[in-house]
Amino acid sequence: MTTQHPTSTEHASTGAADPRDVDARDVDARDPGPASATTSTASRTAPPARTARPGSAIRSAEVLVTSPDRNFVTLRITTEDGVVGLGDATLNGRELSVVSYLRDHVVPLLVGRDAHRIEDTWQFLYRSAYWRRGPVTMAAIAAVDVALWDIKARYARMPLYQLLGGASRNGIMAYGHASGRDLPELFDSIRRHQDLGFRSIRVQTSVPGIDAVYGVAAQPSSGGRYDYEPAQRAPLPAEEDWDTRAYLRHIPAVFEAVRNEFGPELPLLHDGHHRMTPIQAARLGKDLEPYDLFWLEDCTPAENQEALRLVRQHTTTPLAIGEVFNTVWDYQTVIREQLIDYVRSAVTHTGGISALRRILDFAAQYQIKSGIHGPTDISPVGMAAALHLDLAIHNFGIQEYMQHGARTDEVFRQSFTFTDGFLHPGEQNGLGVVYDDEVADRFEYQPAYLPFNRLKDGTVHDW
Ligand code: GCO
Ligand code: MG
Repeated sequence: MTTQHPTSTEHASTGAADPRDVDARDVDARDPGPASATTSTASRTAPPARTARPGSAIRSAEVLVTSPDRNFVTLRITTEDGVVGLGDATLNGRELSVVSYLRDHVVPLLVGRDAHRIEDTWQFLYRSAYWRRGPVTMAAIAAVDVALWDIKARYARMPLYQLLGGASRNGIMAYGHASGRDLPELFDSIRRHQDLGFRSIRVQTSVPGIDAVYGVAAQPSSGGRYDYEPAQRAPLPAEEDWDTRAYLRHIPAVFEAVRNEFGPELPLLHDGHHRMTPIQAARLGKDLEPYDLFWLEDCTPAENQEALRLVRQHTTTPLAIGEVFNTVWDYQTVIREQLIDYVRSAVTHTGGISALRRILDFAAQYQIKSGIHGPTDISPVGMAAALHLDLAIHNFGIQEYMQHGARTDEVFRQSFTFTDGFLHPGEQNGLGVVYDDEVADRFEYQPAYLPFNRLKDGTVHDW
């Protein structure tokens, strides 16, 4: 498998014309100059934050919405020096709520602030709102945080991972998403992912008796995406059906067949997508033990942290949880009591690099590793942020990697590489992502929803 994205050199040569792509080349960021308070914050009632240099004051913050293959929300912050940073604010199926949070409530607070003060800005946005946590707030804060890290790394003229402590490894092991309606389709999908270079594979299948099951992608013959794309562009959410008993009967046999076909070494993952009760999850974990899973993800609805105690008592199958979490508080019990093995949060939904790093440092004290969320609804900006963090932290576990579509890659010009199953964020300054306005403007926002589930009797169930 060779590199699928432009190398740093190619990227640099295509990005130079747009003034918004200017990095710190023209700015002597090594000499902060005299401390100055003469930014537009001067007229505020509270004393203005000291600015390291007037040029690093935030000149503008723009909220950009585009829908190349799906909807993405991006925050672009520009300093007086013309240094640009990007942050991902995409919240699948609820995108415009974060747009409003940013545009109506956060952007007016950013203009004039010193872009270098990342921690201060994070604490200010988190605490000054009074209303705390939640996916909308934390996605908005994440976008600001990541954009400011991007800016700081561009000033420093370094790839972001260098500012986070430098590389702790050479590459980032990624897992891909194989799925099939039956075993032949599933085996074919696993082989295709192996051909793409993946060395770790998530396995999802249809279940007899259930019409539409989470995680089963369109097959290549249908012309649809080969990776699973959960949100559907439609005015209303699609209804799917669910039967936990049928699922529990079926899945162990699927993993037995996969192990028989592909041998004992291939790391295999599975996502339960919050659908089981604790005792059902405990049973599935136990039934899957012979097939040595890398992890069983989101076996129960994640907001009940205590549920994992029961699951843990019954099984040694490793557990991953947290893609719908948004702060360290959601992890308090599961980390402190060592009820999980992998933290699944996305940088995008957990308050950014600053906040996710704090969670992962907390997790490290308990031998819990990272498994950062990386579905297609995390934009290439959010993915780049994840990759820089993955490379730098010590307790890295694995990175989810669902490849974006070609149009998305045109909007977001990226410098990461995927080679022989390993990702690398590249060596561009900052995050290494450039947003192409011209391409983005071709794709207007389209309403899209995640599906929802009903049981056979019509009861709404966790999706
Ligand atoms: C995963 C996730 C996704 C989510 C999606 C919702 O493990 O990648 O479960 O597939 O369903 O991110 O927006
Ligand atoms: Mg998941």
